[in-house]
Amino acid sequence: MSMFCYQCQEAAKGTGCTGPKGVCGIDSEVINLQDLNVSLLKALSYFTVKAREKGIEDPEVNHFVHYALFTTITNANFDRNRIIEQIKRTVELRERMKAAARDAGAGFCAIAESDYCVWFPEGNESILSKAFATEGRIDAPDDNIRSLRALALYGAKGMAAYAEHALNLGYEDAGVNHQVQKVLALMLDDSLSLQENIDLVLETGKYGVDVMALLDKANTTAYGNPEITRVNIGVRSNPGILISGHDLKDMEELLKQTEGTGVDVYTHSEMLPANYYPAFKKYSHFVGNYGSAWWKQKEEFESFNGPILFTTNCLVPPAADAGYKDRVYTSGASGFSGFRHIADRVNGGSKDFSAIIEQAKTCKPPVEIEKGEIVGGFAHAQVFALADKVVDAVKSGAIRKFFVMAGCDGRMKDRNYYTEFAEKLPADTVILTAGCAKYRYNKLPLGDIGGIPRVLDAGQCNDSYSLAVIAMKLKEVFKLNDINELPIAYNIAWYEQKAVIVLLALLYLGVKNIHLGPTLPAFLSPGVADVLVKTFGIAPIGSVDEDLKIFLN
Ligand code: FSO
Ligand code: SF4
Repeated sequence: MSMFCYQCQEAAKGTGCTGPKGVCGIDSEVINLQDLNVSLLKALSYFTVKAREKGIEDPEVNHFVHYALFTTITNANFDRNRIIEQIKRTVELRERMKAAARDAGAGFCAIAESDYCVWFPEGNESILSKAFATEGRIDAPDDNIRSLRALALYGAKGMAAYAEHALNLGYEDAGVNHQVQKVLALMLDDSLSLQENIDLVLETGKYGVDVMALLDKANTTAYGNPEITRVNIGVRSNPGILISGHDLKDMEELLKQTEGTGVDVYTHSEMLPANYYPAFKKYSHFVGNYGSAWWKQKEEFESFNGPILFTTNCLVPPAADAGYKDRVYTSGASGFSGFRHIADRVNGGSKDFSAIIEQAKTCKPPVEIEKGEIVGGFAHAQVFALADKVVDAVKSGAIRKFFVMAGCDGRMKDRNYYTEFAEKLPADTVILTAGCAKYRYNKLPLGDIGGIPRVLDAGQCNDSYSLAVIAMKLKEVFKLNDINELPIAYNIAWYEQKAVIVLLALLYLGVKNIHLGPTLPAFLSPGVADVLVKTFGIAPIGSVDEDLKIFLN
């Protein structure tokens, strides 16, 4: 059962997964269904852009495109039936926008007659056979344009994910909505030159900054600015619920609904930064963080003993004999056949987590796997509050250099590089981090510099925005012309498509010489990799010792 996917860092053999399952565990049927939906979303976007040119805006379509694209991100959704339902909805909305654009007098080109603009499903069997005719390869006139389309598409997927979280809190940005659809629609346009495709990728980075700023505003307006926090990593004796992923609205509702029930709440992986928000700290049954990054979930979910809620990726398919299988729930864009899915909010109401809470009451408390604390909460407002201290430490030479080590963690052994790199960094350097990459070094005894911890965690991967804001502020304080004159080096770990939009956002902000690892994306053609190297100084990681020499000189 063939497939082709190269959208994440784990792409098989560094080139792409060809099935019957991807390295992430997704099977060819589900990934091909997702790719079919992406193809149809391009068609929907083509007509939506045409309608927009005639002044028509359809909020339902704008929101659906984000949700559906988010569903196709690595490790988000493995539920074939949910994707099939989305495919049917994409076709309905495509027809709605086609009619709206036509009725408004929009002119269509030959693209409007292409396959995915006119294809109709006739039952689930026809959807499956169409899906297997799709097979994920991005259509393009040549390898470089395919590579640029992949960069733009994966960046758009990351943008859509962040836009969806902001939307859950009532925030959206028309520019971001339009750019996601523009990227999708232009993937159908073979008349775009190589340079126009490069420009589209770089322009997408601007909207990457905007969407992260939007989500930052949504999160901090709703829950306050993250503040320095010592997060407990031990356990208590009540049964607990473990919440993973990135969605803070789900976090809020779960905390409210568990209050007074005798059930505790713990975060896992990318939900750790929820501990830093003032609005969540007031809940006495919010205990802290359990375990580490997403890829350790198989062992950590077993010992947790209670139910687990995935609000987004990264979900790892459980082994057939996993003891925790009947304790896992998904919400939002995440899904897995066999796990129970919490229904979306209706008309501004809340999600209903009562089934999870009732199950938790019947479970044993978590087994303690570690003790102690992790320190975090260094998003932009908290760092600005410490600005004088930080600036003085740089001026006096107490801090020689900052290392932005944001991004993702993953299961590949090569990622030990990041632990070793953190351990070998000289004592007068500070790591700025965000995203699940932090788990490679956030429990190491790296100490502090005059009270400033040597690992400053801003939060989730989208909080990489905070790191960019901090860099901009330092540039201003030190009266520099260029962000690259700051004593900041970028050694970033990527895994999935959210990291792609973070990378494009950093490039848009003018950051140069980013080292990217543990491997460069499989979807970079030699020609596109060359442009990134020559224009932005992007480089792959090498050995820890060699890289330290490069960074410190
Ligand atoms: Fe990690 Fe997974 Fe946040 Fe990603 S948990 S890898 S880039 O989904 O989103 O950092
Ligand atoms: Fe392979 Fe990554 Fe695609 Fe999964 S998401 S099939 S691991 S390239």
